[in-house]
Amino acid sequence: MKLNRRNFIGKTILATAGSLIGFKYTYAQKTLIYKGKKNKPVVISTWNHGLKANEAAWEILKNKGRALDAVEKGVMAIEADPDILSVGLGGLPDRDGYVTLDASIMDETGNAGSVSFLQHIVHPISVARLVMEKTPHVMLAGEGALQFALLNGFKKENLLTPKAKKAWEKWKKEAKYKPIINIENHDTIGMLALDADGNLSGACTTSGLAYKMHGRVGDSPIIGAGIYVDNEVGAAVATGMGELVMKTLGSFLIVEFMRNGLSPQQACEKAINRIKQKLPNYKNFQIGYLALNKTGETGAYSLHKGFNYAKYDKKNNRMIEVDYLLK
Ligand code: SD4
Repeated sequence: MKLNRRNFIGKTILATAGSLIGFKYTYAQKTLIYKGKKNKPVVISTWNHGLKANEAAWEILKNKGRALDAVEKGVMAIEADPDILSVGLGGLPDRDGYVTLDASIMDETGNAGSVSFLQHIVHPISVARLVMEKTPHVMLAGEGALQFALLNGFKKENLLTPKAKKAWEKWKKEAKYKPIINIENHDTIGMLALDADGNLSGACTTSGLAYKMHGRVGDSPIIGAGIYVDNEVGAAVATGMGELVMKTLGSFLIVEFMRNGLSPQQACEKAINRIKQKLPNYKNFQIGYLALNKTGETGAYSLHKGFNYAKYDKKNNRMIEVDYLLK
């Protein structure tokens, strides 16, 4: 196995926890060595709309396609759906009525791309992928991201559907222009996949918090916060109140916990507990974390009840209810 071929320096210590969950961690060489059977391919994604996203991703994964293509195609199915009020076309606008989108993508080589505060483009995830593959940068924002998308053949469209506009107008009357920040205000699509070749990738795309301040950018396009992929170890993605994720760099933290021998489940729980330790107002918000490791093992945990995710592997495509901290 590729991971075993690194030069061994110093003595190797096996982490008991790691060996229990299917891999050994060698402190001396800081390299994970996986043993046992892998559950691959596998794809997981956040919330109920994850089922539909997984279907699109599985079309690629079942034919031995690349995880990167699978996660892009998977989340595109949700971006294009006008009935999903939290991502892409039909996303709820900011408090001034503008639909502004954040998206990010990471591949198995550690390459990353993202867009933030992007308007008028149905598939921000594909713009993020182009940023990753065609520019020397990681993130493009606002007008610059839009210009880049238009130059690359994307079409300028009105993303504010009548349904979303109506919801915004109702909100304006009731909320008097104050952004509502609560545990309900979420539904980003975050997706992680391990392909038949054993490679990991991830994607995340959102219209962000509904009725946010104009110009607000969340965690989803921030590499390490909303998403992180390390092909040696695993991947993680976040949903919920982005500010809490950004302040604790949640996805990177989860991958680092996995690097140190924790299972995806343990790593998600520890990252949620980090929010509790560090951020006093955490009870007012929902956060959900999702993780996948190199063996195809998955885990998830949230602050509040109600988070779920869809998992598609050889068995089937199914919803999984997630355990949570605040009982
Ligand atoms: C944000 N994390 O913009 C996103 C919102 C979200 O599920 O995840 N919704 O803060």
